[in-house]
Amino acid sequence: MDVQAIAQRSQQETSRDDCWFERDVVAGLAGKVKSLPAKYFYDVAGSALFERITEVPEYYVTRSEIGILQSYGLAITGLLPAGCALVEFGAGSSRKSRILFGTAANIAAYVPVDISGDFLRKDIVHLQKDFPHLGVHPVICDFTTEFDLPESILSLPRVGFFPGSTIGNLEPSEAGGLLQHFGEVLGEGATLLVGVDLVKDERTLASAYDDAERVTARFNLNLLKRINRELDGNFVLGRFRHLALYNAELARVEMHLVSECRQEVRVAGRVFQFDAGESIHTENSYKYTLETFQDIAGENGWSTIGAWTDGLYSVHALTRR
Ligand code: AVI
Repeated sequence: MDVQAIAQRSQQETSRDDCWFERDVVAGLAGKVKSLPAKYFYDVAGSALFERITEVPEYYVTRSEIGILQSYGLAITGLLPAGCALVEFGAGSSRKSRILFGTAANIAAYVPVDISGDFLRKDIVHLQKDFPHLGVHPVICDFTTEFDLPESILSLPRVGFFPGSTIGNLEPSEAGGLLQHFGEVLGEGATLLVGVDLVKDERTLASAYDDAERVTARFNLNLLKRINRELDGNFVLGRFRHLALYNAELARVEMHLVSECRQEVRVAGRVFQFDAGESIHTENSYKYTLETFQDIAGENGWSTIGAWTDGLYSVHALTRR
């Protein structure tokens, strides 16, 4: 697929997403317990804020994962079949795949799968310059839906890559379903590398999602800005505060936007009432132990062949049974 085709596809995706955004926001605010889907954090401003989150001292997740990929890169890539194709689900900037390409010469092709054609377009040019031996075959789609891998890599052994602990933003049952879906996309004999954040003490977890610079607070509140802009909303941002808490029973960090007062908000022509202290639940970030994650993988068709951790975070290598 050429660069122009990527641009056209991403425009089509954008207008389809707009309809879903309105439907999901209205349904989420009309519910008895108000909630908004976390996937809508990532407009241009939200994606930039997320990049900044990955650099704040409290948010160890990205640094830990990069550290593990660098420290154990040889052991990890040593498990991959020669001449394999690396299929990255939700590729974004391909920053972490690059660590694998730099460590091992056994990756022959790269298939970044991302809904944002813009990201892919920018990245491909640089990747091909930095790794001239690598065949790059982007796929623009929502990786959670059914899609076909490019024909050109079908003869190669396949390795899926799902870094960033994005799996933690799903309910555990959905995470299991996604692992099954990856197995179907990749096919028999595939390998899968997954980054998974670990259960740890409450203080470390709560502060990772409520940094002193308040970047995460702005990331959370940006969702209301987006609703104001795209759905003709009238949220007053100063009347909501960011709240992050660790729910130990469910092993998840929750993010909320809490109404500071009794108020009414209009969105897409509808009016929503808020009590003082009432929250909009905006995100769950589930944390696993090595065992609880491996159990979910095992129940969904994958056997563990390796796991690496720095005590905070983990990277798992799985093989499809
Ligand atoms: C993208 N995802 C794995 C992040 C997380 O840690 O759950 C999103 C995030 N939310 C607040 N900070 C980071």
